[in-house]
Amino acid sequence: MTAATTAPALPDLHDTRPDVRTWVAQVADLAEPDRVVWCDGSAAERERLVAEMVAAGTLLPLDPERRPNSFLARSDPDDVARVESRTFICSEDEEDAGPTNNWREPRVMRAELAGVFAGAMRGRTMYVVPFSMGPVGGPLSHQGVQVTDSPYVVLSMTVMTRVSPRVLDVIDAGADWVPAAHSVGAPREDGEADVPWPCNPRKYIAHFPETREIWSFGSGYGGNALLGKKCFALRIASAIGRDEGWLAEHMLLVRVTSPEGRRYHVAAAFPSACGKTNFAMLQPTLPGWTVETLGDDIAWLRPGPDGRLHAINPEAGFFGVAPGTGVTTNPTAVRMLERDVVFTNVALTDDGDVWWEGLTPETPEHLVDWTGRDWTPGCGRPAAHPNSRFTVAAAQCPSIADGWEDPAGVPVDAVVFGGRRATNVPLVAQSYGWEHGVFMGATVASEQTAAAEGTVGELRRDPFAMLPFCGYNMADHWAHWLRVGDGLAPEGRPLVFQVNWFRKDADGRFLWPGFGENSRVLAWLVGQVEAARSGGPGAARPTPVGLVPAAGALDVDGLDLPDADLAALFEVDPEAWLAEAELTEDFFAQFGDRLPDALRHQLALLRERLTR
Ligand code: GTP
Ligand code: SPV
Ligand code: MN
Repeated sequence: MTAATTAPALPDLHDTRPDVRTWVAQVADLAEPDRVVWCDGSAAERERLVAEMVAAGTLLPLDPERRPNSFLARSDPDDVARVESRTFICSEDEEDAGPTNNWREPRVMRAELAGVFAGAMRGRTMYVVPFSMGPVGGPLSHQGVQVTDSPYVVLSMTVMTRVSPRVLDVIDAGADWVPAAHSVGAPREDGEADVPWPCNPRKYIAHFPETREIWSFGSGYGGNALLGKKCFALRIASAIGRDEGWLAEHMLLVRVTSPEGRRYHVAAAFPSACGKTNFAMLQPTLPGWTVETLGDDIAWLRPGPDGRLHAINPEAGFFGVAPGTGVTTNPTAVRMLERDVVFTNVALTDDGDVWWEGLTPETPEHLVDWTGRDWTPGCGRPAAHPNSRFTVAAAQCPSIADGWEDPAGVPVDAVVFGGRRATNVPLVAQSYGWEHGVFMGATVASEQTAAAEGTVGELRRDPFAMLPFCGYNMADHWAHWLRVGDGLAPEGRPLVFQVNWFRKDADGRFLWPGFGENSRVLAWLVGQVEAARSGGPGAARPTPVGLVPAAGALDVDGLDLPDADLAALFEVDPEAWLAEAELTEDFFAQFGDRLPDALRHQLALLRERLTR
């Protein structure tokens, strides 16, 4: 017999999914929490967690008159955003993760994770959180069980997902589920005082698409830790969707109603902090139009028997960017945030309320900033962290759509791709067809924001706004989109558009007013959907990069928009676009023979249109 002690190991999920209780017991054996608590998502549970976190200094109660039942959390300054460099896709074959993901061999990652998870929850409570993405038991819904040693994460999960013991019933009845283990990675040895935001400088956000597992270590923030969101609803779900014939996308979802009372559903993919929440809660400035909110971050789209794509928002809450959310830019969100909100990393006012850059036109004379330090205007630091966020129930959104929890979802009429582009990309362009639409999505580039580590403002490719969120090879994701499109009824296929609210003039000024005025773009887009239904070309003129509104077709009445600016918003400079085509060719090259021929062909067609 060898003398070696048994090294700790992660539960082996290669053959069968264990019973939830068995898996929970296995993780507890490994992480050694002091106790295990099963969560039910109830109001009483929320109250207990809140009281505990207030006592621990993790949550600061806000003034109950000004901001009833709302709290401020300040994270560790080193734990403020998603950590893409520590996000891993652990597929058996490296090619299945593709060149845009960090790949690790599953066996190696499992051993490494077993090492860091061993004893990681000592001195803490391990909470078991059964959750559903989508209405519990719905035909498009999926189940997960997150274990976590962070009460902040539990509270956030109860807002962002449907946490309920009924999820365990669905699993017990035979439904599949995704095990999601999370630890902040800060065990407490005997009697050691705790900190308000425990975390670990060493971080792992690891995904196993084949065994459909998530293991996250070291961070308590956002997408790193609320595992139902990016880890499950995008990275794991995209892999499930690839296998089952549906799509998990980084998209907002809205219902648009025209003055004639016709309803349309639009799904739009913009990279992180590029305006999904604003678009999802848009207040049209065009008379007679309404926009209702279905989702602000993630949409699951599935072909239905009618040959159309049907979409649900799998989440139950919003984890939205605070800075820039203000009375002029997003009045709906400001009303949504009046009560029952957890704010993270925003500033505190002297009267016990919250503030962030862009909330109000006037800046308070004194604040406590997101790090807990005194702050005055002109001190040279932002008061709120650029990636500070609010966590709030979707039901609380004043513009939430009727029937937003319909488990069957809504039929999608248009798909929109967007990004932050100071140059080149027109305000709006319609694709020449599905394949060209997939090309538009595949070639999105955007200036980077504070939602993840990295250099803010740097232009990077962010295909389908899924660069950090696709759980498999990005080129296979494009092939999957082409395949899904082929399976739809030709007249049931959504039209595909590209938009850009962020084009600037030579002085760096935004050319387009944006926000509520984006309803003007929506109105044209919906007109194109209507025209396509009756077999017409609509009010559009061709350009090399797509169809743009014909002269006079974009309603700019009452906007103080000089003709020169309008022209600049739609300018297509062949030289600049040919240079962009070069970059696209290089970008595509890294995918080798996984790149679908249709996209290579679309690039050739684009070049041909540019040189005609
Ligand atoms: P994630 O939650 O990170 O996925 O991002 P999101 O896409 O939901 O981000 P959000 O809507 O919170 O984006 C906020 C940023 O976009 C702020 O800086 C806004 O000022 C800016 N923004 C949103 N809409 C517009 C617009 O129409 N025009 C301009 N210029 N900026 C906009
Ligand atoms: C994003 O970064 O796209 C977000 C925020 O929606 S997080 O949940 O932290 O990923
Ligand atoms: Mn997002």
